[in-house]
Amino acid sequence: MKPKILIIGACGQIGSELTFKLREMYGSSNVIASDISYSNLGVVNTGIFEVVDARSYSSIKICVDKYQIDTIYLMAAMLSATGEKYPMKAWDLNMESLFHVLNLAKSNVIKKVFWPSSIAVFGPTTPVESTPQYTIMEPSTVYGITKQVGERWCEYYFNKYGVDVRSLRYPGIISWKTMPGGGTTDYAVEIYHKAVTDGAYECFLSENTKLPMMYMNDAIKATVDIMEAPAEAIKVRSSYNLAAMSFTPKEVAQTIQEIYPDFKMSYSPDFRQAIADSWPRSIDDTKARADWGWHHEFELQDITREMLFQLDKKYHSPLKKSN
Ligand code: AKB
Repeated sequence: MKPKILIIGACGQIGSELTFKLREMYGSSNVIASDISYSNLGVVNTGIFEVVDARSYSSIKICVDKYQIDTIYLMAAMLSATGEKYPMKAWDLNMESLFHVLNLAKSNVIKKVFWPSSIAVFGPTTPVESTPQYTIMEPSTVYGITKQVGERWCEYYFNKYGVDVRSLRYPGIISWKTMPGGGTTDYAVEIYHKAVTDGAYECFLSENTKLPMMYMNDAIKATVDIMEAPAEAIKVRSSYNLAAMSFTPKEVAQTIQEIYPDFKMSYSPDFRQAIADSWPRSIDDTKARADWGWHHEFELQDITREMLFQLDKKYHSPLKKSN
């Protein structure tokens, strides 16, 4: 039987592409997209869409009842950089929404939950290279704290109440369809837009800041795969380390210059540098690979080629020019 899915935060960077993929897999009538506002018309106009406030239990519950939802993907969150500007708002949104969804599963209103965690669960005392699944975790951002606490609660709800909750520690995600919002890894998307529109980019991280990254197609595949895996295969009920590649701003710039030789890169690190410096440089995801067969497909060169191709079409298509 096909799941009946609610995606909360469907207008965001990952939520939007996940919505398209799940509609393709399970049919549009089985996938309800929702967000706090109609901020992504691509999502809103191509299937069922509801306004849902992730901070409100009743807002979520009304939608769950209306469509007989059995599976929730909770993609709404305040990310690392915005979270540092609004710590209490980040705490409220990230934690309240998780409790609402876990409690719906605890009381058997829904059966299955996906909740994204992040490399932000790690902190300055974590080993920086090949960061293991189980290690020291002392996050120094509000976002990281919410994700770490959230992981503990997910595992607790699984152990104590049998809630089928599954989670991944996403690295920075690169995509061309929807912009990311308020993260520290956002430079790795902005750089491609600026390369196409301006031929130059001033990066808010320093040139040798290495961070774990992944192409959107791989992130969506991982999300779908962990949710499709048999329950016995999911041995980690906090959240799985997930990796594809790691690179620095200088390395992305070099791959862009192979295609756009005149592309100019400059650096002006801001408050996000300290956040990036507190995160791992690379991740060991052996456990995800062993437990449910995770593997990535896209490397940096593939991503650069695809991003520049798609964004060039988006910004420079004849239709765009005539508008
Ligand atoms: C962020 O930069 O805050 C996010 C993340 C790594 O979770 N992209």
